[in-house]
Amino acid sequence: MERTEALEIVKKQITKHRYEHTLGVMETAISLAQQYGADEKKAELSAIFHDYAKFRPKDEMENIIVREKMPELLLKFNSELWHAPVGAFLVKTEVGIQDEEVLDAIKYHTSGRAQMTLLEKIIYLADYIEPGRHFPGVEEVRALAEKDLNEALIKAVQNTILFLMKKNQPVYPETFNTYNDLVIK
Ligand code: DGI
Ligand code: FE
Ligand code: FE
Ligand code: FE
Repeated sequence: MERTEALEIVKKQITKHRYEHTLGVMETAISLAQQYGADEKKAELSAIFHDYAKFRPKDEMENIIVREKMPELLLKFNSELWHAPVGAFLVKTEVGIQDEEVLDAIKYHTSGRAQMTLLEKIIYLADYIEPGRHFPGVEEVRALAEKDLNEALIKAVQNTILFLMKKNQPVYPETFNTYNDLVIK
């Protein structure tokens, strides 16, 4: 699917602010793909659709998680986690994207997972460092991303975990798996 068609589709699903974020993720993902030797078209498509389900009603997402036999553990954690796996499902069923690498990059863009593919790492990181992001620590991760994809990713996951823990929020196990897998290797 071409960029213009994909952008038109996603634009109808999300707010103006989220669309601007999506464009930032797209540009960042393409540039990371060039830098680290990933497929640029797959990076572009994954980035465009990564937040496709961000504004779906919670009950719709919950129904999909149960019906499609996704991990029900998700339902015990922040609903912010749901749009990633539900998004991958809807991008497949509603938009017709079949590429499993692209679908997995969408599915794991919020939690990550152990043994992430290059494309998954790029989308996770692009989501974190796109130019519209302005939170403490983002500059450090941007600088790391210039030199070492894994080091940048470790810092991004670490920041996310610390941020959640400081607010006494639960941390989804897959997020810890992502961190441990990257640090142990
Ligand atoms: O959709 P975005 O805002 O662009 O970013 P995202 O999909 O990476 O993250 C969405 C939210 O999910 C973010 O506010 C933090 C939250 N989050 C990420 N990992 C975890 C988490 N929340 C919980 N409870 N546990 C996690 O492991
Ligand atoms: Fe997201
Ligand atoms: Fe993210
Ligand atoms: Fe995002």
